[in-house]
Amino acid sequence: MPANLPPDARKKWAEVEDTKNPKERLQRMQEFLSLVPKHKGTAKTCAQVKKQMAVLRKELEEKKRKKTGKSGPKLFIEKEGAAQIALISLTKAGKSSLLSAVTHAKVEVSPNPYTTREPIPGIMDYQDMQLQIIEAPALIEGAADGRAWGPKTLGIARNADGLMLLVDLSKDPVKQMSLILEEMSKARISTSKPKSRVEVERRFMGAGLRIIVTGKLVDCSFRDVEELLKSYNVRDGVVKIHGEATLGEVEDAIFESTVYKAAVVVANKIDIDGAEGNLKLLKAYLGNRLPVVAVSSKTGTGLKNLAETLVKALEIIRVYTKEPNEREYSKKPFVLRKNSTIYDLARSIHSDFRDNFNFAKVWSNRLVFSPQRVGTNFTLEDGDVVEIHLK
Ligand SMILES: Nc1nc2c(ncn2[C@@H]2O[C@H](COP(=O)(O)OP(=O)(O)OP(=O)(O)O)[C@@H](O)[C@H]2O)c(=O)[nH]1
Ligand SMILES: [Mg+2]
Repeated sequence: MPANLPPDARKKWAEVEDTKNPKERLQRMQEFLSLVPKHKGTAKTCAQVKKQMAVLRKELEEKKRKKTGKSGPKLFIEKEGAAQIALISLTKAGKSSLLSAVTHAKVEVSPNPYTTREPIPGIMDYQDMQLQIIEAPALIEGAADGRAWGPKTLGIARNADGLMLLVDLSKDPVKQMSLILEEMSKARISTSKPKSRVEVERRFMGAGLRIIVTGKLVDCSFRDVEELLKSYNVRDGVVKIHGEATLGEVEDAIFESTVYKAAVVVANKIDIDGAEGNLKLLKAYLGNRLPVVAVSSKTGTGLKNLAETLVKALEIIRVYTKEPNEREYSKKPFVLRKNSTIYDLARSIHSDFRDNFNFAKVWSNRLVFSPQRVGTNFTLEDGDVVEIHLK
């Protein structure tokens, strides 16, 4: 067992899972921490739980503030389109300029620092998809330690599906880039692709537990995963394991630790003298860690490549649905993550679909014959056409 938690600590965590009430959760998490022996093996788990506690405290504070009538700022923006992308940079790098160049959003561009104080959404079209771009208030040093609106900006990044990390090529690009990556990493937002991805999605009581392994379990069996989840009282939900995962990584996912976000570095102001040199420095610093797109929000240079690079980094696929007995399939695709299954598709269409699912037919060039009749575990690919049949 990775964290080596004693049985009473596990039992306490099960009690945490048992309640949705933030006050009670907070109390039980505190008790949980007191039951966890402090050593290197448990440090990560403790840090993760403390982080969750901080979020709960903030939530409670916010509620209190609402009750007293003082309205707080909006923390998140409702997702729209195929993916939500957070636009992150230090101040004056050109977030608002980029947003207004690629979407219809109304923004204020200014040579003064910290002009944008609230998250601003816009929609960028790409082929038959729409990407929602959100300008976050400028990232500042110390954001992850709670400085000023730092937590808000990092919260937007954590909640998004992907990131555009914007760097101003008229200034030292490496300094900006390392500061951004440092704050991200402190906030447990990783931009380097992990070997595995474990998603734990909790559902209402009585829904049952479903474990889907599309990858490989490295040091444990399916049974072990099931036992682990049950020992933490995760009894209702869907747990998906992609790539090569260890039992420790599954455990981490229960504590909602580090999140991975696909990211693209946008090197802005390429029109300025000396920008090319800075671009080279930036690329040398990053190596092949992240894709870099050089643009000018002012002249429009490079903006065409942006959406394509983003979509590639996001690893999303488009699936087109068809009504039984109809010839034409939908013009508007469902956008899913790479390696999604028929089950995921059915779920994103409607919860009823999932419960009444009978079988599906799939049309695709990669199949030896189309349509092929498939079940819920069939893995979809970009461009697949699917017809779902209900019971
Ligand atoms: N030359 C050049 N100037 C740019 C470019 N993009 C933005 N700027 C200028 O950079 C300054 C800051 O731009 P904004 O878009 O307001 O920057 P921001 O990141 O939104 O800034 P805050 O919201 O205040 O943190 C403005 O004076 C813009 O005109 C670009 O591609 N080239
Ligand atoms: Mg701005």
